Amino acid sequence: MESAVSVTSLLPTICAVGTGTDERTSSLSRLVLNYKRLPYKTVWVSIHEVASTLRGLGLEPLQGSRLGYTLPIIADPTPSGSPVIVRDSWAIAQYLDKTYPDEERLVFPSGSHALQALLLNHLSNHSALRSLVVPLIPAILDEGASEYYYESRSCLFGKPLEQVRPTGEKLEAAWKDVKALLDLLDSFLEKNDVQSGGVGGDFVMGDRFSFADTVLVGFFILMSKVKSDEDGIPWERVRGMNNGRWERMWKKCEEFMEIK
Ligand SMILES: N[C@@H](CCC(=O)N[C@@H](CS)C(=O)NCC(=O)O)C(=O)O
Repeated sequence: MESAVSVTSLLPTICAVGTGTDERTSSLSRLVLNYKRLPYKTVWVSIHEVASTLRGLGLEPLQGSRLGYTLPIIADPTPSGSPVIVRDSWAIAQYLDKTYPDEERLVFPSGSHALQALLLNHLSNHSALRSLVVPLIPAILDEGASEYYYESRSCLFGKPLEQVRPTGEKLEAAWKDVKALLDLLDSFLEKNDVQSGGVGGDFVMGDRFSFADTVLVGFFILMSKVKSDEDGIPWERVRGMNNGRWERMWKKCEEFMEIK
């Protein structure tokens, strides 16, 4: 896996920097860049080298972020030389909307910022979801990355990662929590149906792709990559929930998943 990032090598396209296989958040920016049909290339950085790589680019820790240095970032070349570096997937999406304002391809259509923030918040802080997925991630990372991920996430959870993922009855209770989260979301998204007075369509905003879809699909992509000995691949369980709504959403977003 690549770990060196040289800003000059990023020109003349936008560069999105993503972490290796733990690429949930990098998927968010990739989906946005592809949807907007912007030229870019990805530079891969192993998760244990994120902080040192970003420090090497002269960046300070990100205010308000528990980890301080995170990916994705983008480096957008400018005619004057130094690229504009943008960090955090929400900020990246907003920057791309502002800088490349193709009305047809805004990921924050007018007036939708607050509602999209609500959805992001709703999903990001869900403890059952995290406890089901995060402990499975070290197994899909390279050795150095895996060790770093295990240590840093055990520290964030305040206990060894193998104690974070529930088993037996507690496992089913955690899945019940996740199902309740998705059921609630499904009941909101049903309002998009034509028979409920909506515009129809399988995106969060109905017939229009937005940043909110990247938040959900980013989770699904990560869920599809990990596997538990006890209950298999999490995405396999989720894809069948809510009459296949999440699988339909994935399929609609598939054309924006290409890794460049
Ligand atoms: N809110 C951030 C979160 C990004 C994030 O947590 N990225 C993780 C990878 S999924 C990361 O870069 N971690 C670096 C580390 O663990 O040191 C975003 O969406 O950009």
